[in-house]
Amino acid sequence: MTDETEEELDLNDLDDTELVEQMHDDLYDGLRDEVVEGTEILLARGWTADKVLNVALVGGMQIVGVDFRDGILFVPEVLLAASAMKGGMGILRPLLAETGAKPIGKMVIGTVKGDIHDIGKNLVGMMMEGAGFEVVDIGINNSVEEYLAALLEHEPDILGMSALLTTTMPYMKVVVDEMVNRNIRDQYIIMVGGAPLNEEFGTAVGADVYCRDAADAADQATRLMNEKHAANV
Ligand code: B1M
Repeated sequence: MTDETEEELDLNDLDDTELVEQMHDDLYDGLRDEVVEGTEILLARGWTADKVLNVALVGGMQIVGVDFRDGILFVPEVLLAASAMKGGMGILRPLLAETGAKPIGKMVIGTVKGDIHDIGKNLVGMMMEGAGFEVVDIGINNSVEEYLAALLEHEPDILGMSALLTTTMPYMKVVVDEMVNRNIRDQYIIMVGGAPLNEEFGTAVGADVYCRDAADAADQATRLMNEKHAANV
């Protein structure tokens, strides 16, 4: 495409399907402003925040993931794509988090040591806020000491751990084992998630629940908190 053609493209002129395709291209090319604009247009056309997130943003990032795996895209390009995705997520965040209700529970969430992937974790945080939880995000690359310090400081109901690498996901067990050693394991609901995990792994590391995506995390957390409240009555 020539520069001239690019200048002429007005995202408002595209129908929904074309716009989503264009947003996937823009995400792939790391064009943050365009992804933000596309997000705003879809919302103005009546799309729910959930639908924009899953179809336009997560769908685009899946394409990036395939080409990253296949050696077509490299870290700098994927970082730009991630930044574009975060631009769109910034618009959706307040919409996903909209809830006037008193928090139904509190969660500390962080990505495990050695792992700097945070898009999925951020999404989980947003959906949890949307489901009425207070969320304390302790960021990426968390050691067991950092998790434990956050638990002490914030006294949450739930500890959430995220990992995107097969090399970092075993660290979840290090954290759970240390909680067992300190006799504090049963004070918390432990939730784990991330693309390479599955239910069997969640059980093996001693978590209460494995969540396949952010919506599942919000559902499971709500269910577990309701059970906890019912048990305390
Ligand atoms: Co990374 N990377 N990366 N990367 N990267 C993956 C994960 C990879 C699968 C790519 C590939 O090869 N196809 C591969 C891992 C292979 C493996 O371990 N089996 C990989 C690799 C190898 C690497 C490096 C080692 C590359 C290198 O340097 N050679 C390196 C590692 C750096 C490190 O962490 N130490 C690296 C670096 C990076 C970037 C920095 C460039 C960038 C991260 C930017 C950022 O996060 N700020 C990046 C990205 C963007 C990806 C891909 C393309 C996209 C990840 C993502 O954001 N997905 C990814 C490929 C892929 O997953 N398709 C890849 C979108 C997000 C919405 O989904 O994170 O799965 P996801 O989260 C979901 C669920 O998993 C779940 O809910 C979320 C929302 O629905 N979930 C939870 C996640 N956490 C949860 C916690 C919960 C509950 C649910 O409860 C607590």
